[in-house]
Order: sequence, then structure tokens, then C-alpha cells
Amino acid sequence: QEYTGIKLKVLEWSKEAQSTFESLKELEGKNVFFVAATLRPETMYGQTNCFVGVDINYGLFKINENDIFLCTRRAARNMAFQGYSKERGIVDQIIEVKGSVLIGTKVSAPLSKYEQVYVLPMENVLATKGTGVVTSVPSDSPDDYATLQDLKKKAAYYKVDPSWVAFEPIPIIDTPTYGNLAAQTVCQQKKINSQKDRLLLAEAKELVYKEGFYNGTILVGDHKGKPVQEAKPLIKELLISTRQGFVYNEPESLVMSRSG
Ligand code: ZZB
Repeated sequence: QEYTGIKLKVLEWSKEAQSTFESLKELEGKNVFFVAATLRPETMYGQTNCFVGVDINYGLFKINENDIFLCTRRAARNMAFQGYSKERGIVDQIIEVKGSVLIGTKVSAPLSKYEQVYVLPMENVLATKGTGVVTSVPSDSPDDYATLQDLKKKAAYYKVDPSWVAFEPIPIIDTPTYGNLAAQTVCQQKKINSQKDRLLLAEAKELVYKEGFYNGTILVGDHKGKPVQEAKPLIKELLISTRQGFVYNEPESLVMSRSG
């Protein structure tokens, strides 16, 4: 599976992360990036936040003299075999933390209309898929839409500040069947109430994926007006050439065991 790795730069750590990382000399003067794996680079204009799993372990990995990546160790290892480490196959971990520590961190998401967005909790993040970091596009991903709604409705329960979730989905792809907020439309049609509605969300994802890919038109950015199929590789290339993204491959066997 070929993903695009998206680099969301840390602007301000959550309070808990700040105190955890305070004494780390290795972070001084470095850029730290949450690295999300996406199959939909053309939707990056619609990012409203970033998701992590609160019980998942994440590492901070030294990638080169300037950059530190935050992702699962598994992903860092894959990256180290794909040229994203100083020495091939070798990961250089600075520290490991639980996702819960990272909630409320402010990051900058490439291409998003929102200049800064927050790291938030999602129950359905798989530690065994991608980087364990998921960038959120509630306009076009039903899982993201349902989760963001949960967090808005029950901010206290999920331990998020209401200001961290005060971001509306952005219309970025127009579709003939579901309009320009396809994930919202399908979630409402299927009466999806929460991220816990796994079966309905899987159906919704399938519908939204297909409609967006085959019939969608991009509404924003350099490739505005183009069909999604045409714009997708161009926007991916734009992210890569500006070093806001990179190609990240997931070993085939893992992909099979996950989707089976
Ligand atoms: C942004 C995005 C925008 C995504 C969208 C989807 C959609 P698939 O097809 O099942 O492989 N993802 C990535 N890593 C994880 C993880 N560890 N746990 C849970 N979800 C993860 O799904 C690939 C998508 O799953 C990725 O693409 C990512 O979300 C999420 F508008 O990135 B996507 C209709 C879907 N729309």
C-alpha cells in the first residue's frame, strides 16, 4: 500500500507534553512533525485536526539534523528502510509517550485553510496501520466527521477543550450525489451518531470513497475545477516537492492481515 506521509509541524505542545519533553536537549532547535499516513492527499485542504489513539505508544524519532518525526515505532522502522533515517534500517528514538499526553498539541497542517489545528483523541485509530497518526478531513471522511461530532458533543468526557474542536468541515470536493460535504451528508443519511457506529461507518466510507474518486471535482487550491482522479497525483506531487509530504510504503502482508 502506497501512502503519502503528511508532516504536521508542532507549533505548541500540550501542557502534559511540554512537561514531559522539557528536559530533552535533543529537541532544542529541532522541528518536530506528527506524521500522518493518507491515501487521499487531494483532501489535505480540508484538514481540521489530527487524531491519535490515547492508549497507543508513539515515539519521537530523529530523522536528520533538523527533523524529528512522531509516529509509531513500527512506522519509524518501515521509514528507516525507505530512506527516512540517518542509517538505513536503524531507528533513533528519543522518547516514547502515550497518545493521551499529546492531546491538545497545536500543529500546522499542510494546505489546510486553518492555519493551526489540534491533536485530538480517536477511538478507532489502529496502531498497526499507517503511522498511527491520522489526519482528519471531516468533509470527506465519515470516520473523521463522526469522531469530531462526538468530541464537540462530549468535550468534557473526551477531555478536550471546546476551542480545540471549534473547526467546521471545509467544502473541498464537489460530488453529484452527496454535494460538497459528502461525509457529513452520508453520516446524516445513515443516521450515524458516533464513532462507535463501526458497521455503518464502514459502509459510509465505501460510498464516500467511490463517489469522491470517480465523480468528485476539486473546489480549492491550484487544481480547482479538475476531477479528483486528475488532481490527486498532482496534489500529491505538490506536497512532496514542497517537502510537506513524502511517499510511505506499508509492507504488503500487514495490509492483507488488516483488511481480511
Ligand atoms: C485522510 C483522508 C481523507 C482519509 C478522506 C480518508 C478519507 P483504508 O482505505 O481503510 O486503508 N487511516 C490511516 N491510518 C490509520 C490508522 N492507523 N487507523 C485508522 N485510520 C487510519 O483507509 C485509509 C485511510 O484511513 C487514510 O486516508 C486515513 O484517513 C485513515 F477524505 O487520510 B485518510 C472515505 C475516506 N476518506
